Amino acid sequence: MKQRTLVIIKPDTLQRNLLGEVISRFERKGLKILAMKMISIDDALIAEHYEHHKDKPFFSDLKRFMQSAPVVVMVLQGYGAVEAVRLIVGPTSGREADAGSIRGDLSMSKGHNIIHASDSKKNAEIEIYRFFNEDELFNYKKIDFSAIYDGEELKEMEK
Ligand code: 3AN
Repeated sequence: MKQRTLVIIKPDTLQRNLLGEVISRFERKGLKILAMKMISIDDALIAEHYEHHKDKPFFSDLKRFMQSAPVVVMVLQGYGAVEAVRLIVGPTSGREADAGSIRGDLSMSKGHNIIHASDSKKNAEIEIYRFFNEDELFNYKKIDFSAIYDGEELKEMEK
């Protein structure tokens, strides 16, 4: 089924000149970029996005890190995109992530772990509208989808 998901490419990626590398992995996988922009995350956005971590001992470090440089936020779309993107990203710690995943290949850290990706369809929709307005989500035909997906999948994505 057609899904959208939100990713935040974190300050470590920008500082380490890996932005293109990360974006390129999503492009090569076959995901459609619905939206993309570079922003500074303000206190209110941090508080909302990391609400579930606000009492954790690492919260102040996480906040400082996420505000240390701009981030790139993106909305990606594809069949089963939420789960597919989580797999490409890998688990939280770069040290424990499988080789081949973004974190497994590019990160040695749990905090400086390159990227955030929505963990469920419900959270993806909440997170997309946390960072984007409706008019920033581009609606266009991705012409390579007919090569990327089989007929059944294309039909499912029409729904
Ligand atoms: P994920 O990004 O893999 O979904 P979450 O949502 O549990 O992981 O954590 C959000 C962010 O908080 C992580 N990406 C990481 O930067 C930071 N974080 C989570 N757990 C730790 C930890 N134990 N130590 C330091 N930073 C952490």
